[in-house]
Amino acid sequence: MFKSFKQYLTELKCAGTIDAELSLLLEAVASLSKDINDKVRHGELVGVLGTAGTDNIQGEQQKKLDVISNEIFVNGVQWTGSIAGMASEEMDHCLPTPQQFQRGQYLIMFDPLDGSSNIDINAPIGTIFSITRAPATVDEVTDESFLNKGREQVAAGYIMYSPQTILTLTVGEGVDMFTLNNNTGEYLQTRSKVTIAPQTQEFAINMSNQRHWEAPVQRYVGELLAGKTGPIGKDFNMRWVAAMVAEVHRVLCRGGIFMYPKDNRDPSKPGKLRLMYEANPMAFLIEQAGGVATNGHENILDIQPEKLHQRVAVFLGAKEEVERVTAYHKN
Ligand code: AFP
Repeated sequence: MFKSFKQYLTELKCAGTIDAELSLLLEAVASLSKDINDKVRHGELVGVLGTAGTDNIQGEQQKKLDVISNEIFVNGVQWTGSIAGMASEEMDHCLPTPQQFQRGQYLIMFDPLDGSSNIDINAPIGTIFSITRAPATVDEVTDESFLNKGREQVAAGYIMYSPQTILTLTVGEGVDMFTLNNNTGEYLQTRSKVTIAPQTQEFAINMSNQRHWEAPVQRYVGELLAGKTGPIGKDFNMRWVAAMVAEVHRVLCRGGIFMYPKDNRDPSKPGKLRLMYEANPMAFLIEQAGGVATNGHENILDIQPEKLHQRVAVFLGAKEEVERVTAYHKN
């Protein structure tokens, strides 16, 4: 018999692990994800594929589903009375909770649809979210209110839209997974306290950028490719799904190291992935599962954010491998 997400949250609330506001907010995220899931699974049939004809603050072309998912997420949490505001990859600035709704003690940041380049080819995509406490002092939140270190997160997770729709969550007491029952519309717990082995033989990186990498990454990936005959002394397999949610889910389910390093294509960008609503929530999950997540120099969760949409290099997953490539950056 599988435990429902509602029962899971109620037990956390009764145990005092989460409060009523956070429980309601997490229930709202699970509920809105079903709307996004519905759009994703019907694609062309409901006219949500293709581009929206607009760009986001990152200067990236927005897909229709990016914009639709963002609207679903905003409308799905703004009324909860649990948040003082929200921030999204798809919105230039934060959105304080509209006046007509009760303000709450939390902030939520999200990438409503991660892996947009996969939408039109029916490949895995997902929604990523990160929750921190709002500053008690300010009347109305600003972008600066969100600039908390990843270590400050009270909850983080993702919903992955793939053969199954799976919600993965941590509230700081390990990582649990819930599979959506498409017949009943309920998320049911299917994995409990997921852990990542410290060793692996599987890595994920976009090899097409190799000529742009810094020396430590060139050295490390060269050793992975050298396999048994190289210094690491074992053969490796490679995966690249082009959706961080899918890469992290694979690492949580069967181990591995995922990397999106800084590269020299655009020196102003210290990487492609965004700190606040991609790297931080994923790093929280990875650490809670016994893995490691760094930017090559320090733990991602210890980075002091300076801008809402700032980017960061990411090396996450199996402890032994992430520590190895991080050590190469230090030497
Ligand atoms: P999009 O949302 O623009 O597709 O980017 C997805 C992503 O931010 C992350 O989810 C992937 O791991 C990474 O970019 C893929 O980047 P490449 O397209 O350069 O391989």
